[in-house]
Amino acid sequence: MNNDKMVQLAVNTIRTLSIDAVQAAKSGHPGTPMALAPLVYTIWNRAMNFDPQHPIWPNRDRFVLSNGHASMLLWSILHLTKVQAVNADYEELGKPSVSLEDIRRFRQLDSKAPGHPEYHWVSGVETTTGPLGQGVATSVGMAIAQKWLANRYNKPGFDIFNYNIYAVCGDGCMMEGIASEAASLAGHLGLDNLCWVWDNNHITIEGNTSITFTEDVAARFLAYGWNVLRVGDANDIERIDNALAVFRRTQGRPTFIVLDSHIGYGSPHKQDTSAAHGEPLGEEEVKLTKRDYDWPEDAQFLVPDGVYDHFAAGIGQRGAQGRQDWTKLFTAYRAQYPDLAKEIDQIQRRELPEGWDRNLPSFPADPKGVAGREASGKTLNVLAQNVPWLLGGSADLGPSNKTALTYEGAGNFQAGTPGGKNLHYGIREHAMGAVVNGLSLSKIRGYGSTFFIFSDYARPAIRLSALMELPAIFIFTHDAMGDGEDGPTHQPVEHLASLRAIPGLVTIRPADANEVVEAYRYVMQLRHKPAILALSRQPLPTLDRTKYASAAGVAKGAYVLADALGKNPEVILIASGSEVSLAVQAHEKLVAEEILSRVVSMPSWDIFEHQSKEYRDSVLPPGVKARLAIEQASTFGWERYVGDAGRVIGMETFGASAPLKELQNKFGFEPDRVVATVKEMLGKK
Ligand SMILES: Cc1ncc(C[n+]2csc(CCOP(=O)(O)OP(=O)(O)O)c2C)c(N)n1
Ligand SMILES: [Mg+2]
Repeated sequence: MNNDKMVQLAVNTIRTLSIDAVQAAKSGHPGTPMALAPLVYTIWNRAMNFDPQHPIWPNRDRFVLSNGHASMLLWSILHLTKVQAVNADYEELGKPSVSLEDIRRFRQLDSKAPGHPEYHWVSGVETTTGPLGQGVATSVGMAIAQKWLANRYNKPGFDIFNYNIYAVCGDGCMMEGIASEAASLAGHLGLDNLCWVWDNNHITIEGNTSITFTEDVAARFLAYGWNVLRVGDANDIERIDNALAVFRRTQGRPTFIVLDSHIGYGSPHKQDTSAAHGEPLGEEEVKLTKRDYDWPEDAQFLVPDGVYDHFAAGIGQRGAQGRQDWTKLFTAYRAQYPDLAKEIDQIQRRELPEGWDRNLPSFPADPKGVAGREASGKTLNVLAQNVPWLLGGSADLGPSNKTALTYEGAGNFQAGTPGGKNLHYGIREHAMGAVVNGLSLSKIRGYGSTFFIFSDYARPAIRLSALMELPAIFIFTHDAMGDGEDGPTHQPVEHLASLRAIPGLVTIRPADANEVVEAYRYVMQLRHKPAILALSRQPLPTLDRTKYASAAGVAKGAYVLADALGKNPEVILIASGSEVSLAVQAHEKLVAEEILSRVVSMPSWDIFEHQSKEYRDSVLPPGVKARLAIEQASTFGWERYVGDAGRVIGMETFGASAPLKELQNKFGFEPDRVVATVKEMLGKK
């Protein structure tokens, strides 16, 4: 068979596997895989430097399918190129990542061909996609990571990191705001290692894009500072190949390729219609389409002879060679730069370097205290010096969030200074969330920061970081009503409850400066969970830890901070963040009146829930029913700790614009109110 025929056969194999899988599942998206099979074929078999035998090779090119609904493209290509499975401990399992059986069981329980690409579930998936726009935005983080890694670790004659990032996206991704934010940032940073291909098929679910989306997308990307190319025929592999080659030669700008395509290509009745988007073609149409492809009409899940070999001779051979050369290079590099090589090893395994927690600050007791954000800034500046690959920044609120790394040599990450550790996301919180994920997927310890209220703007990405089990770090300051005068638009209410509800996300709201340090100590050791720090704007008293329990209790999520005279408590005050010192003040008053109170500092529900029942019962003894939670946030969810007989002093409404003291009075965050509530509960006076 001549090569052109073989290429066509390989492309049609991707198409028909996709068609058959969607048909068998009775759900899914056949049309886009049919249209983009030549693109994915070309990227993988001709362009990508990727070794299917070692899908976590650090210098591999990355492929992101941002239009995640077209997941069958990915399952087909991972299968046909025989990408191998790797587990969470980075061990190669000696079996394919996606088997033909998985594809037959597309979208079924436990299949390695789920509805959308899922990182951590299927090897070879570089990021979870499905929420449109997230994939391309995440790819910007990957591109930043590559630049940073190359700057730190490449040496003359040692191009250890020179990989590229390819992302494929649809009209949906182009319409989503997050993609625009990310594209703007990528253009500003001149990320020439990044290539997006836009599937310009003029179709979304409700029909032709003429009803919603008529702007000049190419002009937009030109304005962002991207190099814009166009391939007018999605079936023209040579021209796609050419455009990808232009991308690799382009310096100083990311590349945007407009690819004109026909959704449902080859289907006589569904091509170019939204009917090809989200439902199976139907048995009759499948046959007609296969006839169009010159394919045996009744064959299903057919991989014709020679197709696996064709991919093995393409990406298989190129990838193996690339990796072999790299491994040799890295061996020589290790001999010459053992310390840097060791860092690369540690990064890949998400390990911390020796001495990562040396010189962490410790704060003396101080009734005036330190703001959470202040303590955070001090801690972060120490950690960033101890952990070279800890980097990040803020969405234009650095001076408020105190996230700036101010030590000598920290530097700013810009196009001309890719070694800088201070990222400036600009006022782009949506993209920031995804960029942090992209850094984390590249094994860099990334963080992002803004006011807690605007965590909403990053929430979809935060959710994905939890779903992907990434140790991303989000530093949110102004965690409650501390910025009083700014008013209710700036005062979080439901945010703690809503973030606590995300499975696997560690949310921590520290009570004082030493709890902030302990929170960081805990967060830094996470390898497979994202964390959120909710920090105060205003100074919080630094508790006297000779009098009260050690802040190391943060690592248990909640701990007994103060008890009454070593006796069993009759009432438990549970608080987080700024309300802990309020609880302590109330506690002192109660004890003076011989009421046996206990204060539990509870910076993290999530961490506490992971402690033994024994421990949890020791902190919150089941027999003590008089419990009062105090938190400047929605009361939603506190029932779980205070029980039917308990009470919550929290927020039932939005806040208001006024000085903090007045707000504390208006909303009842004062010691006397706490004392009165306790007495009421205990039926005293
Ligand atoms: C954030 C988000 N909103 C909505 C959806 C639901 N959705 C899935 S695909 C799709 C249409 C996408 O159109 P396009 O990107 O052009 O894909 P095509 O049909 O051309 O493959 C929509 C609205 C989604 N997955 N993510
Ligand atoms: Mg479309």
